[in-house]
Amino acid sequence: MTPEDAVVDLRSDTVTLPTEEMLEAIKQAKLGDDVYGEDPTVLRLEEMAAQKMGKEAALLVTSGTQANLVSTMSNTKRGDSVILEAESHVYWYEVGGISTIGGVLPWPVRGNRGALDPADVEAAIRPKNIHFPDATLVCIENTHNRAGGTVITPAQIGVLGEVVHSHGLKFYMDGARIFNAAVALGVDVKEFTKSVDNLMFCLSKGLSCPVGSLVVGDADFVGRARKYRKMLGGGMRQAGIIAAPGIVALEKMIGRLADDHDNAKLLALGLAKVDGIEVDLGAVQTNMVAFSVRGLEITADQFVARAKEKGVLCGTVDAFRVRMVTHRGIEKADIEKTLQRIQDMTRGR
Ligand code: TLP
Repeated sequence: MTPEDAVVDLRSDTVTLPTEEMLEAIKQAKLGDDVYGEDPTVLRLEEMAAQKMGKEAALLVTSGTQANLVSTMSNTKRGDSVILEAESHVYWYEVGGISTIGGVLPWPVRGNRGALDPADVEAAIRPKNIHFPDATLVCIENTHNRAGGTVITPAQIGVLGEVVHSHGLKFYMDGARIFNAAVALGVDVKEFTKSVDNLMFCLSKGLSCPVGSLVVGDADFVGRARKYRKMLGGGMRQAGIIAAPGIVALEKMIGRLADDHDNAKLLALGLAKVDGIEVDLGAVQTNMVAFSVRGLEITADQFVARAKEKGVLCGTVDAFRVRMVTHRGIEKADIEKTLQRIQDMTRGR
């Protein structure tokens, strides 16, 4: 296959491969048994993560899904209810783990471009009553995946946080792509974390690491999360081989997310010009483009299958919406190639 024919993989930023520097860091990593708390590389990454987020402590876990599960379990007790955004990853894509394993009732509230309205959250917090589960946690997602990578601003988080805390609930953020949000607004990531009690972020998405997410919060919360991680089989031994590329990511891979955002904008503007495709350009704020293919009179599944035949990999959001995600390894030339292929596809060439 010549570079001209090469497949452009826009399914997710999770497909990124580690950099040479990450592979070298893995080779050089000082290791120990992390269940005994003796892996120096893991300890260093956890300390860096806590510091970067302005919190007391952090815990390396295997995935974003595991991070959300141990965090929910550490913030609640069985039988509680958890208020979360109706399109959130926790609600849609985590196999119902918070219910089946965590034993909590998800209480979905619909947001606007992923952002929960504090008044809607307040209305959803039901009073203590013999008929109701105790509402003890509110979860937000930032950037918001199914809304198309939208940013929930520090101001929005702050106002919601006041409502949540005034009712005595805990406030958690699925910050899988929180550095995308910080880079998009050009502010320190602590602006996004200061109003939440705890959060998680992923190393294995735009930051290009092969594995890993971090749960961050106060020391008690992280202590509970460590125990739940063990219960779920996530206690890792020489996990420094995972932590080492994570350190490289935090030191070197954040700034470049801006390139992914530029490429997503270019892609969105090009797609918006294709007859039959509709893009909400205002929602293109980071490294994702979600668009409707209804005007092409095909389903999202059909679009994805036809795009694959043309050498463009993408995914579906719902029956008529498709998602493309930019990431390291996708250059401007790949965006141009993608747009040409989608044009050809929709014109039946
Ligand atoms: N999202 C994946 C898929 O599961 C949809 C993707 O390709 O975007 N929170 C958010 C906001 C996420 O987008 C994801 C992954 C997770 C949590 C879970 O992370 P992993 O895949 O590491 O379990």
